[in-house]
Amino acid sequence: MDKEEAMISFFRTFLCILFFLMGCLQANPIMLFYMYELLPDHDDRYNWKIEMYNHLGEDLTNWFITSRTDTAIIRNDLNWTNLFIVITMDSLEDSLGIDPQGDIVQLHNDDGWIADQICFGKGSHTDVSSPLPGQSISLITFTDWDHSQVYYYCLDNTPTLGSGNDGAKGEVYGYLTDQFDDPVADITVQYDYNSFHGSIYTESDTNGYYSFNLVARRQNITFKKYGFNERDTSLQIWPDSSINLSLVFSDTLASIELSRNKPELSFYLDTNYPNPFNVRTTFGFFLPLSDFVDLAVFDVTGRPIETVFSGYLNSGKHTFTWDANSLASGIYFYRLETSTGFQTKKCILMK
Ligand SMILES: [Ca+2]
Repeated sequence: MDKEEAMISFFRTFLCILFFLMGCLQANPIMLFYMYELLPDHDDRYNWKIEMYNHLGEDLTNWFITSRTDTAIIRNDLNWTNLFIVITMDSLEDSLGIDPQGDIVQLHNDDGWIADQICFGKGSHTDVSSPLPGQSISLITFTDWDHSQVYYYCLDNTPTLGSGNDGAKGEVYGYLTDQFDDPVADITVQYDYNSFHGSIYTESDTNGYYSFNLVARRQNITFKKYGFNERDTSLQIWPDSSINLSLVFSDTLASIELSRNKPELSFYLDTNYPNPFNVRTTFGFFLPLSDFVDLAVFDVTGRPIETVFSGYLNSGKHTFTWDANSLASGIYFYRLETSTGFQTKKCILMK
């Protein structure tokens, strides 16, 4: 065994172990990713094209392909030396129909073991919908954050039969609002789930707007925010297109419901200015509504010293200056009383 063969042997063993582990995780058949791209035909189910990615340099003579309806053996006179090999029904010894609305296409080795499969469309419970006429189902791969390789079948508007797949993405965007039609910011939008890693997420902005681009496959999307009902959806992302997914959320916490009601405006007593003061200071306050008010000064024992103002005032901001010329240095309290309550603050006279 020369060095190159040893490398290939090692690589195969490594892949077998890797895919076995991936297969265990996914509880799916172990895929070796030979079938790299499938272009079904919507008018003629026998006029499909499959791009084989022969990365293991295997001779696939006597392997066979099955669809839901047919089984066909691969002819023994094909050339398997290229990396990408496009096969059609002419490459098989028997007829093989592929339903463009949905099918399960499996590649079996000469022992009958499933080496690869592409499931799509109706009844296949997989990642990808039935392609539109002219669209292919193509495998793409990328390196995940933990350096593992992740494989997806996705839809592609521009099939690349005979060369590598570039993948296709689509956009999802929308506005997230609550039951009052107000935008909801900071909703976490999770997407791009798969078995091997977590998901990617974005958040709605202050206009409730979010958007992301992702691989054109069936995607689960989850919207979450504490206090709001969680929303889950699953949809097919179509290549080179935009999907408007705008949703209405309802508050689920009564406290959020309550805090939405504007708090009642109340009167407000400012801190006097200047403070400490000698001999004059100004009291300011705000009235939300016209009201009868009393503004009075007390000493530290609570004894009334002077009424600064007593009477009816319009709503708004008011100021009154107090002259303490006749009083001794010390701490005094000033109190504003309205029909809805009172507030008291402290001031310091320093002569
Ligand atoms: Ca391709």
